[in-house]
Amino acid sequence: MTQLRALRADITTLQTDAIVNAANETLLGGGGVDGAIHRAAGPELLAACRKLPELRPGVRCETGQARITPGFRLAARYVIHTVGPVWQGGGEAEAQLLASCYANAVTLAAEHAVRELAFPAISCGVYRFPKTEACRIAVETLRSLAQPALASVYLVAFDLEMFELWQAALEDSSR
Ligand code: AR6
Repeated sequence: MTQLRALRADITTLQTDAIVNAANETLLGGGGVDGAIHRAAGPELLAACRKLPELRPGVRCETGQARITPGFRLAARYVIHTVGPVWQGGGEAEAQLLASCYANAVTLAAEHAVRELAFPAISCGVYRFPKTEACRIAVETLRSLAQPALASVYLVAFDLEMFELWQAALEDSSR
């Protein structure tokens, strides 16, 4: 069974097989964790993202979907890019789309024999998803997926508030 753990860290420093990027649908970088991952991985990452096919002009990954690239200068072998929903009040299927991000990232990880995977708090920054609810959806989705080859999933927080929210969601789900 996959072990789920909260971790306070800069996700770009982790030595897991893969790290997840909270990207946007262009996959061409941005601010927040996306910017940090591109800076740490080097310009090869942007070049690899550019090579991913466009689904429509400017869109390489729909909200809720995921794509994989090498990690280049990162310690992680892969970056799994997923696009979280922008919070619009809850009536635009944001919860289902966020759950899809976690599920599709895990599916891609399993296809690439990833044993250790690290997620940032997708959509919890500039996309403004309510954080407590986002953590609950992430933990519930990850616990419901049976991927025996995936040994560990780290729920990564940059700041203390997010770390405590991840821990609370883990505690709630094991009650
Ligand atoms: N390590 C771990 N977590 C981090 C790091 C880091 N180095 N840096 C930030 N976080 P955000 P979103 C946390 O805004 O809401 C980008 O511009 C951060 O504290 O990065 O999904 C993309 O290109 C927060 O808890 O992602 C998109 O346009 C969490 O990561 C847009 O932002 C997510 O915050 C995506 O917005």
